[in-house]
Amino acid sequence: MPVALVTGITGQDGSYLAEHLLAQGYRVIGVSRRTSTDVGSRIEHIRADIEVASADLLDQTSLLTLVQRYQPDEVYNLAAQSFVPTSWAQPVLTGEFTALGVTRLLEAVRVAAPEARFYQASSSEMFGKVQEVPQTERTPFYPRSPYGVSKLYGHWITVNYRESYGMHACSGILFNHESERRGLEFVTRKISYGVALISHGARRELRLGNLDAERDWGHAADYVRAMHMMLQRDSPRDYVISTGETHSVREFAELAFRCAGLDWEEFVQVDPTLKRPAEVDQLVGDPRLANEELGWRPTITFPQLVERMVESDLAIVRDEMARGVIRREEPGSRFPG
Ligand code: NAP
Ligand code: G4F
Repeated sequence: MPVALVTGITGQDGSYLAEHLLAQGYRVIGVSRRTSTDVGSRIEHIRADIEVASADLLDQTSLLTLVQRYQPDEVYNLAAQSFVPTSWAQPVLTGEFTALGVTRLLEAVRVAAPEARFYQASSSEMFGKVQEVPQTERTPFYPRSPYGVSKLYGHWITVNYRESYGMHACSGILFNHESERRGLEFVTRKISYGVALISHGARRELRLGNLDAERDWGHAADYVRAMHMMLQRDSPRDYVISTGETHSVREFAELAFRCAGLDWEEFVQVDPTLKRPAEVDQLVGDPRLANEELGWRPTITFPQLVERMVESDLAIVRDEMARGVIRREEPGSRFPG
């Protein structure tokens, strides 16, 4: 039974990747840092099928001990401070987790399991102020946030460990991917959950920032398949993973409200305080290399993604209201983003 070590197991991608690897017959070791409250809701349904080990990207010894103990065949580094606005509020911490954390894990693998295959979760945020459209594996990078800069460090250190030590290490340059399990602070989930609250009469408006930003949005379940495919190649290589389509935040909102039978213009308010110090205006990836060499293709379309997220949140909010977790017109907001 091959052994896969997955950091960031409690996150959106960690939960989908664990499901996928279990279905492929892997022993899955999920890595989680110590927290005072339970962060395991996304993996509750597979908790009996995986093992969860404790380690922190900030702590070198914990990572080395982990790799020594489990001797993984494949290591997926999904852990990161992944929310762009937080990277301006906490730039040094973001660099520690998202940039240097990659070196710590690579060092642990180099020393304790050098034959293991290593996947780094790189990001389309590295393209930032884009230098060409669409973005490919050869497009120059121009990150626009401390998060983007940190991811670029993680990307290049992975390339360097591959070239310096001959490790089977590669990066997936993944464009935005969302799901019913997306964090509430990211714009797609903020919208789908907001639509559900409004539809159930629990809120009257949804405050958003830049409606003109455009993203290449896919579904996380499709994207974790690409991570696994990349590690099955004999020679490691980096790939762009995207749908090849781009849509604005406005389009996402319009469609999401329509799914609930509502007109978005009656409820969406633009809040200038939610705009970013530097914006990534438009992202659209060219997934041809992954199509050709990995045989990877997304299966869930943009309208299907939006519909799935809204349907899921309508059910969640209905349940939360039935349990009295949220009430109609309750003051305050659950949206930090
Ligand atoms: P996510 O939901 O925010 O999950 C992040 C995970 O990292 C969580 O499990 C979190 O654990 C863990 N983590 C954070 N700091 C840690 C630390 N110091 N030590 C150990 N674990 C730590 O992110 P996601 O959407 O699943 O994304 C997965 C990865 O892909 C991230 O690296 C992200 O930057 C990258 N990425 C995402 C996208 C996207 O559109 N989703 C696109 C490109 C790249 P806690 O539960 O304890 O907080
Ligand atoms: O959903 P977002 O916060 O995602 P963003 O910044 O694109 O980053 C995500 O995708 C990256 C891949 O490209 C990942 F690496 C990263 O970890 C994360 O998963 O924002 C998307 C767009 C931005 O342009 C933002 O300005 O939506 C715009 N937006 C407009 N109003 C908003 C809001 N974003 C948030 N979070 N909240 C708003 O109210």
